[in-house]
Amino acid sequence: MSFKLIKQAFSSGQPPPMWKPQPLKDRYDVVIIGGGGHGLATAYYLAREHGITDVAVLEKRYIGSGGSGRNTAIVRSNYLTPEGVRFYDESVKLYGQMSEEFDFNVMFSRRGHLTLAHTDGAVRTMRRRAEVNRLQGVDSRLIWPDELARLCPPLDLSDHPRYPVQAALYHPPGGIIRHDAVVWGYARHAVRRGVHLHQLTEVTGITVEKGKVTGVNTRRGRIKAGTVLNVTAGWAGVIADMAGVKLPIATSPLQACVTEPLKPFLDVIIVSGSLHVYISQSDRGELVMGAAVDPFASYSMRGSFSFIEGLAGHMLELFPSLRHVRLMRQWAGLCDMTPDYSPIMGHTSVDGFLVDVGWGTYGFKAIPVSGKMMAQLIATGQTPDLIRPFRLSRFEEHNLVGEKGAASVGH
Ligand code: PYC
Repeated sequence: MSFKLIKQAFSSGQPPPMWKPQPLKDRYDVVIIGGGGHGLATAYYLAREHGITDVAVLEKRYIGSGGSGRNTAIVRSNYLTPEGVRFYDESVKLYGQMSEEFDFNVMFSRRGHLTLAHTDGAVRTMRRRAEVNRLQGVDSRLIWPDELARLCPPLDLSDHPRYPVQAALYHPPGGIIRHDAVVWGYARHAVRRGVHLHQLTEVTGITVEKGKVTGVNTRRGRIKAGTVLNVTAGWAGVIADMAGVKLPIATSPLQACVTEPLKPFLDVIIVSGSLHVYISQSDRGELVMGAAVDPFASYSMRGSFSFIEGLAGHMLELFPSLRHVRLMRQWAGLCDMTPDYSPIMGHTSVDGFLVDVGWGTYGFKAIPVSGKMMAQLIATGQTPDLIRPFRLSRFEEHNLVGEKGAASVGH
């Protein structure tokens, strides 16, 4: 590995491509709409675990150009419902094996995740989350300011901020990981196993005959398919509409930003749901920060000044020492919010048309487990237990999985 790197450093040419482009066929067993982490992971597990390789992943732009490359790379399983905790815990475990599985360093840094509680009500919620987590075997506990001060010395724990910190939910397995490495890892290994990856291939229609999906129309031509999976974010409702399936989704932007690089000083992730801010320090030293989703439905992926103003004010309440730090970049991603803040995974009323959508602000954390579960569902036709709670029909069965209380930031 190191020899390859040295050779490349001294060669004048470009690094070798991660994969070679393949021709677009007019039929595939499985067509996956959306070349983000979820779509690529599903393709990878279909090939690796089920030997299903006649698979095309169609991406309107370039892989990882949507939510997979716009999130803030946090991985955790400290959710509020037992269904959510079990599901995301499996994802954290799969993320833990990823570098070895891909022989490619995805730089998973398990640094611990701290959700601050500034009110009695928030302390009660954190206590409940800690109990639910532990009942599912997940390491989370309530801690008090003395331990918090040891874990995060720069945090202002004095009683002069407007909202003094009373306690925190401490989740040691939580961490951050290189999101682009995750996307490239799945893409490269899916392609190596025979999957076709088609970028710049926008889907414009879905054909359904006698209640069964038969293919998709794209800007590059029509493709027949036995199974079509909608695994888009932002456009999940638009794509589902093409098959005549209605999804209970509203789309809002979620903004984020990074500062100039600083010397390492923050080796935990700090989240405050009450102040609507979260922060971590990347391996490059940048502070990666975000706040609540924008309070309106929109497809805008531009940053706004009001976001920066609100975020900076709240951030300085927690970390007054950051007052001279400069912001470098800001951006937004699209979050498909469902009524219960849990995803929608599984069959739809159209035979062969499946969905893995509605991830709100939780999509990146779920990439490995959702890919693995959706691949199992496509290969066997049976819904795995881990994703049954997230079926589309739960909305008409009044069987919601309320996960709003586990959000890092306000919704
Ligand atoms: O749920 O951890 C989270 C999160 C962070 C940013 C957006 N969602």
